[in-house]
Amino acid sequence: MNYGRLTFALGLAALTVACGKKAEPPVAVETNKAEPATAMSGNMANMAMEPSAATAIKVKGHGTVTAIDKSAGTITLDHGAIPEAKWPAMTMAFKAAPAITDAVKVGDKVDFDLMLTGNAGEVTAIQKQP
Ligand SMILES: [Cu+2]
Repeated sequence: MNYGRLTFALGLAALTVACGKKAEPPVAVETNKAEPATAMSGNMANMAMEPSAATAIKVKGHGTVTAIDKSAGTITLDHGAIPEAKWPAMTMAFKAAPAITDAVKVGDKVDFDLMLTGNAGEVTAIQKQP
């Protein structure tokens, strides 16, 4: 009969421990301005995403293929200015599906369609200039 009371006592102790843990509030109360790291990543996010970032826009570009990485799924283009993106002429890599990277080769002069989200772009169509 003592055995029953012991079990009860242990059960009560376990409950008490559990309750004690539950009662403690979460320690971390975050303040946004306190952490430099947070502020920095915020700035970087702003750089990558300007106001129009959330919306994908389709633009056309012209340039020369300077590199193709089929395993990474990218194509690097030395492209002319793209006013819609406020870009001067530059060389940069874009995401590209196999149909795109297979269609051209390094050195080709091309016209291309670009789906632009912020500063990230994907070439959605490409055509070697005649
Ligand atoms: Cu560019």
